[in-house]
Amino acid sequence: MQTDRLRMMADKPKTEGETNVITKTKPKTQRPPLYKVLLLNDDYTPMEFVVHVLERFFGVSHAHAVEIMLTVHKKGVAVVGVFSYEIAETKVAQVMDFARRNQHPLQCTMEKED
Ligand code: TYC
Repeated sequence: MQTDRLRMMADKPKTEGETNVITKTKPKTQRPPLYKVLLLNDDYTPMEFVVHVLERFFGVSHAHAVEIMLTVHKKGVAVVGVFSYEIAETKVAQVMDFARRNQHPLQCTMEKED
């Protein structure tokens, strides 16, 4: 595409005093928006439960799960992953459903990335 246009300009016979100006158009690749999945702190959900959630639904190691859980515990919130809308929505639903079934008030939400 780009090369075709360049070739056409290069092939154009130059008459005296004429310059060929090559204009570049940036190819705009459309990427789907990404969503951060956030885990929120609360005073009641056991730490081990949160660690289990992180291992089970976000596929992180035990050590990383403990790290993320402690960040949420200390700071109030942490990003646990960045996904497409559909995947993020599924993760949030899985976590919320699992927390509810185990009668823990754990909250998980999603937020569009800037
Ligand atoms: N703050 C909770 C406690 O002290 C632990 C906790 C961590 C809860 C992370 C939720 O997302 C959370 N038992």
